[in-house]
Amino acid sequence: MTDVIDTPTINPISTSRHGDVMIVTSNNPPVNALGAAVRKGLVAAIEEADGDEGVQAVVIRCEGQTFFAGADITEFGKPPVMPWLPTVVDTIENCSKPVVAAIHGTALGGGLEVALGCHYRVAVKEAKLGVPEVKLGLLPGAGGTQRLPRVAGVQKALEMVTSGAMVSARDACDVGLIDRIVEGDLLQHAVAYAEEVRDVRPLPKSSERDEKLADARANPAIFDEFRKTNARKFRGFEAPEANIKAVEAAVAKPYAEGVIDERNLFMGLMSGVQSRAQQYFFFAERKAAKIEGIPDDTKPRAINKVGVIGAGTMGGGISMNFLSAGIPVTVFELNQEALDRGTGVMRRNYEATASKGRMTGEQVERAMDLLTPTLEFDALAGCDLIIEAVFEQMEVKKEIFTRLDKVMKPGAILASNTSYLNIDEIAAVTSRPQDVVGLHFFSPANIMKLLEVVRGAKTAPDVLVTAMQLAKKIKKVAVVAGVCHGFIGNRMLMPRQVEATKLLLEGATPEQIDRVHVEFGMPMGPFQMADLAGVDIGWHRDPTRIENIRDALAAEGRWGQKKQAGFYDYDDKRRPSPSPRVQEIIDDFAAKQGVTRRDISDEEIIQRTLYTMVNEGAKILEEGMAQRASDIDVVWVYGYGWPVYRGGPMFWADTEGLQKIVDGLRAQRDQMGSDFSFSQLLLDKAEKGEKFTR
Ligand code: T1G
Repeated sequence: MTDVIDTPTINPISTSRHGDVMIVTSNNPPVNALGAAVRKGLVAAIEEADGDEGVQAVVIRCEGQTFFAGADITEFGKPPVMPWLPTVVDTIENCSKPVVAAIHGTALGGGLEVALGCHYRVAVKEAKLGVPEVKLGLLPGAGGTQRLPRVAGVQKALEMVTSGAMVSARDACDVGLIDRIVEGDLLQHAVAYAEEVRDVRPLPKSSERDEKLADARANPAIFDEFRKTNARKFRGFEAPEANIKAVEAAVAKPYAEGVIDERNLFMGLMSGVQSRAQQYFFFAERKAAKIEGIPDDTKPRAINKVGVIGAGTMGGGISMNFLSAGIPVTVFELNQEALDRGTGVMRRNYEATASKGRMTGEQVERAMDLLTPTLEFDALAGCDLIIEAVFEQMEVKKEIFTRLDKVMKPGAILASNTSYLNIDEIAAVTSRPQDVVGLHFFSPANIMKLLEVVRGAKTAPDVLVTAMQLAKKIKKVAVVAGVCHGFIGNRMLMPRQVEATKLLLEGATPEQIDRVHVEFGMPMGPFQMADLAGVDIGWHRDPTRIENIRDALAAEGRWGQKKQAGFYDYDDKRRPSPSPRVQEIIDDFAAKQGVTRRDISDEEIIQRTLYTMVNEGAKILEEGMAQRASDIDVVWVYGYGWPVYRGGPMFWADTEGLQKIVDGLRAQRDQMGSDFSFSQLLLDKAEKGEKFTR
């Protein structure tokens, strides 16, 4: 066997000179992550600059799409390799010559911490800066929680470390996070800046600055005020609180002590389940974009014009996604009144966004100018992609796709926004099944990030590639689903709804079941969700036909929040309260069905609703209706608000332990009766001690 030759890692850090300025360049695609080789190279370069009298200043820059975008997340969980990032940042800060960071792209996490170790920071105006560690269940662990408040101020630091949101170069300059915004050749400007400051002494070290901590020192109450203001947003997450504590330490203690608190808080998070779940999810989201079994060189079709059939809630929301991305939309309706209503709703939605400062009036007009309302079906003919968003009835869909087949130009993609129906059956009425795909948006379609791309048996590879690429362009997270009733998300919702409704008859209340789900971390429980979406969704509209609790509620006009009555009663501020009438209806049904009511434990609710979802997810996997378990997790986090700090249903099942899930389902077997059957994949994995997600 030939000796395994340890291929030397190419040093991604190189140095060059411009006069007496040393230029340190990182070339570590795709995002200049601060992996071991980069860290080693940076320390070596700074030590070289320190010891070389011919060097009077240093510029640190990156090749490629961005300045350092953070620590190398793929290194997490592996044995640490020296030098670790805090050492690198301290080495830069303690350099005897001024070091200037030249920032483009996204200086994120450890990347911003490296920039904070530099004495000066210049950036192009398109650059963005942030500390997204909190999204990984972490905190900036290389001095960021101590330096950022000293440079940008405590309030800004709190907002950045707990939201993980990026700030623009302009915003960063306004708070003092960068020293100069430059136009044109970044390197040239950075070198010029270095030459300007080459003789400045003492060097401005972020860790030694104090002036911006004074207000918080005088008024430490700002931390608890910040906690209170954001309590709802941070509910269930560990990392935001740890970040706040680290910034509190920066205010209360000298840097050398505060940075020890930061390290301890960082290690506490890193060893916890939540950061493992959120790091898993970071890669899960990116993996979802990859379609198995399609040649990498498959080219997408050009989509320059989109047609939407239906200007209702879904059609309008769908249209807005494309308009906001600068893609013209022709929206078709059957009559002028529906068309005017639909376009009016779109405009009002944009204006509401603008009133919150998230859009300018000019952007609203630009988006609306791209919209062409029409009553002429044939006006859709020139579109490259059509999305049908009409009534959820197969006959209606078939009629539309039959017409589209006659009208649309060759190569146009014909998509249905159906939530449940069979894409293959719809495709079969056309002469071009290869051009048919499901694009299942989630309501409200202009807000929810999830898009299920439903792959028909005959859907062409380039149609799928086009859908995935378009999803990214309209800022959606796309997941490929197979053709089955409810695809991935709604299919898993069904056993949850079935068991939750049965639990009502058996003795649980809507508020108990919803409380268990909200305490678990869901934004709302099954019955709160039903009231929000509408109890009458999918109702047969015959008030004399009462076969279940929902029929009974719908028959009495208890259609949910929109009627101030559903599973709950609502006041005029839509605040819910338990409804005695609903309890009467439940009790009547239980009596009619001879169900003996009993106390239901919270644990049983978890087993009957969440464990059954996992079981359904396993069936989706074994039937090939999802490409991978992590895709199912992406669907539930982005489509239904599953708490990302639990990774998603399948990751969570692994942390619960699949044997525990199987045992829990077995314990409920009798209660669940014929509504339930085990996934063989779940049983096999539990038996073998395997996991779904790693
Ligand atoms: N480490 C390793 N790989 C990374 C990475 C990272 N930090 N960031 C991105 N990648 C990979 C990603 O997996 C994908 O790989 C490819 O790069 C393109 O990414 C101590 C502890 C920078 C805004 O959280 O936000 O610093 O799929 O598809 O849409 O305090 O990537 O091609 O094989 O997302 O152009 C903090 C995470 C780390 C930044 C670019 N930093 N990255 O977006 O491309 S923790 C982050 C992003 C830390 C220190 C702490 C985005 C991006 P592949 P992409 P993009």
